[in-house]
Amino acid sequence: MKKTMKVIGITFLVFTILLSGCVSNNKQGNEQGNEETNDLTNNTANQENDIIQSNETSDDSNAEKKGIMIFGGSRYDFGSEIIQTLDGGYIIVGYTGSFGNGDDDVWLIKTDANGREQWNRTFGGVKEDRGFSVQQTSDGGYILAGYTYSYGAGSYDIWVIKTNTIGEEQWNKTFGETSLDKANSIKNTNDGGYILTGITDGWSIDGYVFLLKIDSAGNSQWEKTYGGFHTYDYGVSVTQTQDNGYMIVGRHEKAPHSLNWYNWLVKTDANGNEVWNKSLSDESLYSICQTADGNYVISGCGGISLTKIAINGTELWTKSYGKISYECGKSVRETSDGGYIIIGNIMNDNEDICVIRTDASGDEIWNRTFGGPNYQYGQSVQQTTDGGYILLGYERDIWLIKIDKEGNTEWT
Ligand SMILES: [Ca+2]
Ligand SMILES: [Ca+2]
Ligand SMILES: [Ca+2]
Repeated sequence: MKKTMKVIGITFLVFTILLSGCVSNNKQGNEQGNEETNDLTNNTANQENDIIQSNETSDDSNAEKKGIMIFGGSRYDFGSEIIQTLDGGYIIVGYTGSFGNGDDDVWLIKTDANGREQWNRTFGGVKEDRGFSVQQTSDGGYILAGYTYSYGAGSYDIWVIKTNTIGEEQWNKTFGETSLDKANSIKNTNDGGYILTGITDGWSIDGYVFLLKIDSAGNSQWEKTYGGFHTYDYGVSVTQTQDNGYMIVGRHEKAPHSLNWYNWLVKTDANGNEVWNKSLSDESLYSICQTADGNYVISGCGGISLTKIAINGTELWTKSYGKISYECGKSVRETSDGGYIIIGNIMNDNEDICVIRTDASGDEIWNRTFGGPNYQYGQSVQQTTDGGYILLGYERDIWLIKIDKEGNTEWT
């Protein structure tokens, strides 16, 4: 039934892939984290699903969609983050409204190097459960983070799931209390554990950025919160720094979803103690990574922005590659030559996926857009071992695109 509905959905949509340009300028950011631990005892629904990849359908109207692998069912399905795996394939985390146990479920999809699904699993209960961040672990398995409304202490809780190499759950943990707690980002740490950021103790008028350190078994080692008193603050992205500390990109809002807000950087030591914090720009920042020179780049909105920050928080430069404030760079990564690759969305006739390759100074080398009718958004990007890039985006379904080092699509 789901399969049938999906095929209908695919044939109904006529896409054109545009290979044209975004203008230039940039920034980035992402991540998650949180608080206390409540062990779940096998309340995780772990299902395998039969999903459809649209380039396996034979519909003439899809001819121009060649090169894009599509995953999804009849409802909204969203891809949050992608990474290349040790076997040369890819792992995607996101959430699905089409499959699973009800409302959204966390969705984990493993593909081979050609983007062909090897397996997928859903995690969740009857309520809303979403995945935002994934890392491959040293044992070849995966660690996922997001939130669950199905389990935990009440309202949303931070949710961390550890799987083996084929996506079977080994353990999961919820962190939070009766208020709103959500993880946006998880990263491996040098000690074999994990670091998360997001929001904790969120109520109608306030919330705190959190940094949660867990060990390799998911036990909380420490947790710290920042901001939050009569403000609505949350962490978007975290990265471990070369000094074994952490850098968080977050938001500081006078009230939830208010227009009175700013981006907020928090640098901590290895134990989460704040070293400095700084407010930055008035356009949303999404993704941060530390660069080989010890500084940071952050991607964000404001016409797809890229900002380079010194290790002490000083802004070194900002570039913008788009034209409109709500064109956003959702993810940035450093490339092997010291440049950057950014993915986000750009306005043509409507929203399209946009990827921008820059040099080390943030000057654009090339850009590509992928889209057509309807709205497409770019979400996550990574340089691959062959020097090309893997792109993750979404429309109503998850889009997976492989491009070479010049930005040409590779899959047929
Ligand atoms: Ca669910
Ligand atoms: Ca909660
Ligand atoms: Ca769908």
